[in-house]
Amino acid sequence: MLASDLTLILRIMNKIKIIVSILFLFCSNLISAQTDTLKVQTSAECGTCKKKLEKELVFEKGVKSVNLNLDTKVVTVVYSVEKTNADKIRAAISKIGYAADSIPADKKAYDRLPDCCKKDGMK
Ligand SMILES: [Cu+2]
Repeated sequence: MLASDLTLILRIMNKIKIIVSILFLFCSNLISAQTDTLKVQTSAECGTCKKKLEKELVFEKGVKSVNLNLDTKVVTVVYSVEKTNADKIRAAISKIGYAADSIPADKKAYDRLPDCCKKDGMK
């Protein structure tokens, strides 16, 4: 009698363990998947700028996707809120050689850009 009660309790506990670990996995996935979208006005000029900016910014920590609209020169960045933030992304854009909102382009990076891309990055 006692032994079968014990087995029953152990079985229930095992089920609880499984449910708790599934819940834990589910929640931690939700947290790590938290993203935000940032739009930054840049000084990009041409298709070379678009390629360069998109290619380099996507390797920045926490950046999930990058898309530059050449008509508006606005870059749309999807990023993990846990790993980075808007200021870090603007700083990264500056280091690639382009102005990002109120932040001017990094001088050294700007000087290395192809001539066609040097227009108003240092404003
Ligand atoms: Cu360019």
